[in-house]
Amino acid sequence: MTVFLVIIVLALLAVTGWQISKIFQLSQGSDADTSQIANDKDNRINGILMLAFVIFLYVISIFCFWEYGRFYLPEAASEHGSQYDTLMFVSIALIMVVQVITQGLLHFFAYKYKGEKTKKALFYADNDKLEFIWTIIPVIVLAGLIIYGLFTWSDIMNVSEEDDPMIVELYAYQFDWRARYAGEDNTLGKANVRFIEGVNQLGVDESDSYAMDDKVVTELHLPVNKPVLFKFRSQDVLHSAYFPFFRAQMNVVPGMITQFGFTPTITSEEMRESEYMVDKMRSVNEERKERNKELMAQGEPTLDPYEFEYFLLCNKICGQAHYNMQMKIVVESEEDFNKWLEEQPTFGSTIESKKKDSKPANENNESQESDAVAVADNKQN
Ligand SMILES: [Cu+2]
Repeated sequence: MTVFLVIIVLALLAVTGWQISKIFQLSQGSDADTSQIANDKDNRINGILMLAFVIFLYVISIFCFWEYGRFYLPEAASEHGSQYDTLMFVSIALIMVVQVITQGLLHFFAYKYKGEKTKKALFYADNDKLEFIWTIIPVIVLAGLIIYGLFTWSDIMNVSEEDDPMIVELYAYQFDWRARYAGEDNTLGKANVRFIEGVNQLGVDESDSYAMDDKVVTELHLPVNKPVLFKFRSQDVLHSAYFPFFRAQMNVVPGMITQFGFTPTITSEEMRESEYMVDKMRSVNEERKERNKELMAQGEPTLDPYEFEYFLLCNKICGQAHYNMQMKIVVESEEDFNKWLEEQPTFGSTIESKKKDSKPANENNESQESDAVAVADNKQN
């Protein structure tokens, strides 16, 4: 209520001030310039403001490049990444050059040809030659950019079967990721949301023979310099698989399978040792050290030192814990990768051990059953 009253009082004060200024204006007499048409002084002020605005724009742009340039991503860690970065650089450089020249001229002319009582505007109807030139140049440049972009796009998006890519499924759900390796046969078993039950979190079809050697994991490991083809599935809503260091992103859509393939070229270890990452880790750790001093003073647990790892993020706002939806990616040598993969249990063995665990419970109806599968079975009985 008090706030409401304060607002009313302030509004009334503003109205009073405005009325007083009007009375003051009227009392000035007839020699003051009350005309609504701009005079030379108005035009000069506006001309200078136009010039000042474009200078401000340039200064702030240069400052931002200087100050925030360090937030650029490091060198791309995938084979197609450099193509992608070049396309981005060419487009932005072209836009920047045109923008700097045209905006500069626009504001400079607004200042130079500002209205003056003694000046008279030249009547100039049209000029076919000029119009032709300023139409044809953007047409050629834009067409070139678009064709260049289309070629890059199809280069990146078309995964050739001849490369024999490793098939990996990425499964998104609110709010985490799972990866499924296709196993020895490099073929993923069929899956459907109806089969989701107990340990079968991804709804893999148990009756499909291709599914038995699949491996479901919580951390994505990739062998360096080997093409990978990702198949994306979503359990619930729209997600987006975003790999910033590999310059890759693909929507993950419920009810359909989308795909994206790339070849990682820099291992996690090599990236960690790069100049860019050493610098970044140092500056993050310095900040964490400062923060830890505060945390320690407050008696709260301190932060661990930061060590770089590749990660997969969700890039669609998919719910309240969306920000937390990420998965660690490890790029390593082929031997290390094979060793790691061998240690992971197959889908077949997971299901088998689960069945063994729940068998005694099924036979003995008196025992408590927490498993959803077993509960469903009992209801049917
Ligand atoms: Cu998501």
